[in-house]
Amino acid sequence: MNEEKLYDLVKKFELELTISSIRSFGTGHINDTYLVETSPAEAPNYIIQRKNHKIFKNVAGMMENIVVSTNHIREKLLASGEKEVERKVMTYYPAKDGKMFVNDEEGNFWTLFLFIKDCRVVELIQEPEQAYNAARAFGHFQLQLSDLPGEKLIETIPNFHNGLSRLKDFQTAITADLAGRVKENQSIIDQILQRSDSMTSLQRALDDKSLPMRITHNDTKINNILFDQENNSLCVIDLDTVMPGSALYDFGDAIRTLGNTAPEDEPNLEKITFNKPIYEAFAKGYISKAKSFLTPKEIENLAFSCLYMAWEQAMRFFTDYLNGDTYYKTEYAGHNLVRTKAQLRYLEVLESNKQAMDEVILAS
Ligand code: ADP
Ligand code: GN1
Ligand code: MG
Repeated sequence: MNEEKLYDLVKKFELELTISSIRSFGTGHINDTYLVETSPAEAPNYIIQRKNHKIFKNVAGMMENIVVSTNHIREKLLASGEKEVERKVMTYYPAKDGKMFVNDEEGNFWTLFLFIKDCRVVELIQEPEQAYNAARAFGHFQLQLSDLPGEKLIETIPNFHNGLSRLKDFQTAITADLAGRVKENQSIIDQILQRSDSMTSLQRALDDKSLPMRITHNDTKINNILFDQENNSLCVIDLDTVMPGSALYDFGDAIRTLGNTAPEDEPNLEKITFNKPIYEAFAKGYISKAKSFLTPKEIENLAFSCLYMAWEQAMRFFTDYLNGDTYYKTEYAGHNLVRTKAQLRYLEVLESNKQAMDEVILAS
């Protein structure tokens, strides 16, 4: 992306700033993120981000969700006497025309928000303390939004973690076989399909309302939390998918990355093992924040939700592979296949630890 073009886009936002540089930043699979450095050195920096409008089909609605939820959290922080509010909740800026995004000539959508300085992102967790703090941050985030009426938010990506609808997309991809990859991958297809009955139980419980819908984050990868230098969690970021969802999806999705000793795209399956101390710390931290609102049925399903999210993600990566790699950014040919195999192995690892995982929840 041309730096001059990025300068022009930043200038369309309602902000007084002197740009010194703009450079590519971050490792997300969906959006394009650029750090905007300003002068003088002590002035705040910003992030300009191209939202992927092929995936987020209603960017205006998505930004409305972000504004409603960050305002709600900001009011709570202010009411509690928090002094560093802008380090604890994301601050998005409007464009000069009042909209929460700017369009470029190609019809892309760009948003601008405050870069929270002196913080760091963890890609692979090392310390149980980080997991405990991350869990408290995600639990606190859900708690802060628990009194926000669901009707105030749209479903940014409809059926985002709906196992039944994800399964349907997967079956459509198998039938269409757009990239001619079905035949050589039958065993992967079987591994996913043989679990479909048990894995869709959460969605059936949400549909019959025996599990509640809440306002949730829906993308609780560990790199969507900012930590300070002492491992304290500062702020939950990447709010594109904040919308009605299940608390279980947030718990399970976090363990998808946190509980795995290897990255989500680890090609060497032997390296994929379950990090029990991290899981224990996460469960303890999450329950300490969320016990005030979780129902007994949610608590009962916390460990299972981790299996579900690994299954769902394996199916999503593999659906994209069958469709010819059009959804996730990939770094090499076959990346989505490697990701799928790694998620399936992680699912097996979780399956063999399920009883121990349930016991941890009971003890937390
Ligand atoms: P993606 O949806 O592509 O994952 P994110 O919104 O998570 O994009 O941003 C990508 C990266 O940019 C993050 O992992 C983090 O390193 C950094 N980042 C995002 N928001 C902030 C912020 N408010 N302050 C500091 N760094 C941030
Ligand atoms: C995407 O944008 P990023 O990289 O945080 C995806 C998540 C997946 C994740 C897998 C909107 O997240 O749902 O779990 O990749 N986001 C969207 O790593 O689809
Ligand atoms: Mg992210």
